[in-house]
Amino acid sequence: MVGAAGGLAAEPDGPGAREGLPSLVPLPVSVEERSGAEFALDADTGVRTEAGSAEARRVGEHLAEILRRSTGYPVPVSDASPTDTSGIQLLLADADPVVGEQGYQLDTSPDGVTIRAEHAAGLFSGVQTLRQLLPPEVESATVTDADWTVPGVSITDYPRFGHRSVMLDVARHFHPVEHVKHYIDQAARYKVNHLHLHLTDDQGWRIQIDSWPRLTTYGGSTQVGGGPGGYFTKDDYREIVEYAAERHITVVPEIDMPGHTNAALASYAELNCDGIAPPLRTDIEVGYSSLCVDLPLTYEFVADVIRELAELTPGPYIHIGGDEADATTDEDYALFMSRVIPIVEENGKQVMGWHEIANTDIPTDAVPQFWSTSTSHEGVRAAAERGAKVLMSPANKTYLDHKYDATTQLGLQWAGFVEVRDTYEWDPGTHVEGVSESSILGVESPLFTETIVTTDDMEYMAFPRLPSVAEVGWTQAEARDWDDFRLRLAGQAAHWEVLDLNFYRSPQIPWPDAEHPPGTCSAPAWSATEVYLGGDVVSHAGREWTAKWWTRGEQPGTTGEWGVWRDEGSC
Ligand code: TNX
Repeated sequence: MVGAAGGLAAEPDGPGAREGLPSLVPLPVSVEERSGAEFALDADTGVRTEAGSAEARRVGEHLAEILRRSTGYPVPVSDASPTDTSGIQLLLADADPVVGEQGYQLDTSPDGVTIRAEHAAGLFSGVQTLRQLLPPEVESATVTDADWTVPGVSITDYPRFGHRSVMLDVARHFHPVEHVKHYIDQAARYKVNHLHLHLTDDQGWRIQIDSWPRLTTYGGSTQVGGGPGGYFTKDDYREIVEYAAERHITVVPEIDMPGHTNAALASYAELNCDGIAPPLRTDIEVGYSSLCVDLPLTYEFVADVIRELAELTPGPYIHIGGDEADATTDEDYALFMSRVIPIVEENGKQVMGWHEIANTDIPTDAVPQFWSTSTSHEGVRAAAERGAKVLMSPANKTYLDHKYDATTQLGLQWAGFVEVRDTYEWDPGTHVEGVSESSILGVESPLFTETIVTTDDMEYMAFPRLPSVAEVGWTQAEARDWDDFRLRLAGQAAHWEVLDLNFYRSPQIPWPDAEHPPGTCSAPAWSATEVYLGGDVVSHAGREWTAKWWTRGEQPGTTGEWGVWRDEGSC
């Protein structure tokens, strides 16, 4: 069944991408090479989309924009016609039914490329595959010269799981609309179809709520480390939702509660059991805050927030957090969930929550998100047995905020180090005791941002682990093989270089990089706690280093800010 993995492997240990076809990630269900069926794009190539389908047209425009930018060709988009089938066709007819809701077929001929699907989501996925079949220069932001030939192939492809997600924490460090769009672009490339936004936490509230304005004006005014924070206005948020939708990505907004709520409690004294607002927090402790479960106002607050959020949310899910509620008793937690879950339902949405919600009596359409490092959880097992679907994001397999190894300067490590191979070699369908494949909704890779400030930081932690987890979510279990994957992943590097992505050159991957073969980049030499005097560059031991603090606190005997500095190494 799998032509791709078998037929195309290069030497497992040799450096560089595999020979033959471009390396596809995630690996399709079947790829057949067709000699003589290569298609060369030129100045006359157009995109033809299923006549009468606005959705297919949008996918066609998306592809044409990418092609125009890099090739400089005009790439007109028009309705498909039965009499002229040359060029790139995106059709919603005659796909093999095996492709289902999200899959596609892609066939080349000397006259063109035809992508067929049952729905526009499948066309969009087929377009992502086409991008990887073209030379890496297709990702160029400016017009480039390249041999724009698509190899001769016949591909049939569809996902193992329908829900493939990334999470971005915009609460610990605020990430503005531009960062989020950038992340959406990177995720879409790997057929991710959900973006979970962690919108609120102890350090900041990032989504405008008209009925409780201080949540953002005050509760959004800082972040980890004490920077200025920020928040999304409703228009900002709509812009994100729309941008994601154009890339067939559904946004799942999260309001984390009853814990992780210091920013809300700091903004409104009356939400606190004792009526006293705590100060804003900029450290990275967890487990100390809780909404006041006995207070009637708490549920008016939650109802207002969920109502306004539901209005902004075209997708089916609202994520209510529920993790690490260490400052809430178990009884209070269960009581809180029994009141909050119906509020979500009354607003026409389904509940998602971190797996702790499964310790309470959740409805079967609520989705617990498994984030533990263990492989068993009684509540999750029981929920699955009652028919609930589970979203899989085990921290030791999928957490993009975690250090790759001891030399990684960014990131946390409470779940251990998470190297690329760790993110690949696990099976969502057998990972949790008593939770079988049929109970798995899908897979998510979360990026918490206690230490993640810039898009460079995001890229470094997400690449190459995001594509790895994306393949875990897309590719059929029996087709996945680490030795094959590491070669295909190496083949992606050429695309990332054109995109100027700041990816981590994991020593586990045979990167085809002549300039920087593995091991030639200097490892970061040190990190140290230093008194911070301001500015971005600090002199240390007579040398200048790019430096960033990632946490801030009161250090006895100093009056200034302080933080952990790092040498970022060099190539
Ligand atoms: C645990 S994972 C958390 C977050 C932290 C993260 C850091 C989860 C549901 N809660 O509050 O940001 O670890 O890795």
